[in-house]
Amino acid sequence: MPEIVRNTDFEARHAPRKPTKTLDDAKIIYNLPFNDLLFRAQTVHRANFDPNAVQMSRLLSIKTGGCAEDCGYCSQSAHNPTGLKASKLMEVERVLAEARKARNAGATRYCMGAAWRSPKDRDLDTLTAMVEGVKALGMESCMTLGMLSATQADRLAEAGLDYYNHNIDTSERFYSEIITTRSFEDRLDTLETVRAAGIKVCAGGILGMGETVDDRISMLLTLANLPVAPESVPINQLIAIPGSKLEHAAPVDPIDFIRTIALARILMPTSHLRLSAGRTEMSDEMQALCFFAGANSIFVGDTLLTTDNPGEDHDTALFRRLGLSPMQLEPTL
Ligand code: SAM
Ligand code: DTB
Ligand code: SF4
Repeated sequence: MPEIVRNTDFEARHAPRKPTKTLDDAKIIYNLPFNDLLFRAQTVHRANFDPNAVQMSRLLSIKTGGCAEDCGYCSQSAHNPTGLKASKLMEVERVLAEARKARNAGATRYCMGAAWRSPKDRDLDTLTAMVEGVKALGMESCMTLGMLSATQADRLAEAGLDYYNHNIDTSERFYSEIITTRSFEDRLDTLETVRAAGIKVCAGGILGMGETVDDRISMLLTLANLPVAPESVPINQLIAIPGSKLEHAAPVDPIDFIRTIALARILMPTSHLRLSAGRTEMSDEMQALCFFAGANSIFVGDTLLTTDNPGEDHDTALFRRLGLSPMQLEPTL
């Protein structure tokens, strides 16, 4: 059995420390004239990535609905009367059959999500078999299962899990307006546990839940100022779910959304920035500006967890119009 390398101490001590940005610094950047902000974000983007390559992930809900947490935005919370039917953890073979289809359609990362506060230890054998199966298909693996204990994180790392998604969702100030069954601190603790297990971190949030612009900037600062910034940062636009607490939340101004992407790119120059949920509500022109502002990852396929996504035909046409191409996986040694 390979030894687990706990890399928190190592990374925290040896990663080049970037100067910590304050809310005031970040607000000045956010409020630059739009063209100046986008030029700056695109310059940072080009210095770190191929500007025309977009990472493609595919998402699957491996355990849907009936979740004990009260996240106000979520179709899967038992506290939100959304009418969603709950189901049990999927069988490994079914998950791998879906992963194979995703790989054949061009996705390089397979993300498996479960509607849990945290996994039960008895589910770990099934979860690790899923990770091993996805890896055997030559894809990167990602899971999002809620809060993890150190032992659970170590087991997933041992199975070869590449990424763990755990969003902070919003600012520390606004968090309790959206979720009361766990705290912002709980989220940060799990991120630390994941990092300590040597799994890459995927952490981001949602725009459009009634938060202020300062809340959005503060959320990005929390991520950027972690000892090591997340390798992957999903920025979701709220999908307003009928029956959820946030059903009637006011939509985000698209220019504010693009500014937030640009600021994320400037604050986290080397992170993959995912234009995540909400693309069905975005025009092609808005998505083009998000890519220009530094977004370089998307979910592909016609579903997310429980909601719709643009689908292959639309994205293929969009990529062709914009001259974008799928980002290839780095060859492993
Ligand atoms: N239960 C796990 C957890 O909460 O960490 C994993 C699954 S959860 C659905 C993953 C993330 O999806 C949430 O943290 C949230 O950021 C995002 N999400 C869920 N519902 C959403 C919605 N209606 N609109 C936009 N993003 C959403
Ligand atoms: C993330 O930030 N967005 C994804 C993934 N991580 C797990 C989830 C989006 C969910 C959108 C609502 C749904 O499909 O239920
Ligand atoms: Fe449960 Fe995750 Fe949805 Fe919250 S976001 S209700 S934890 S599935």
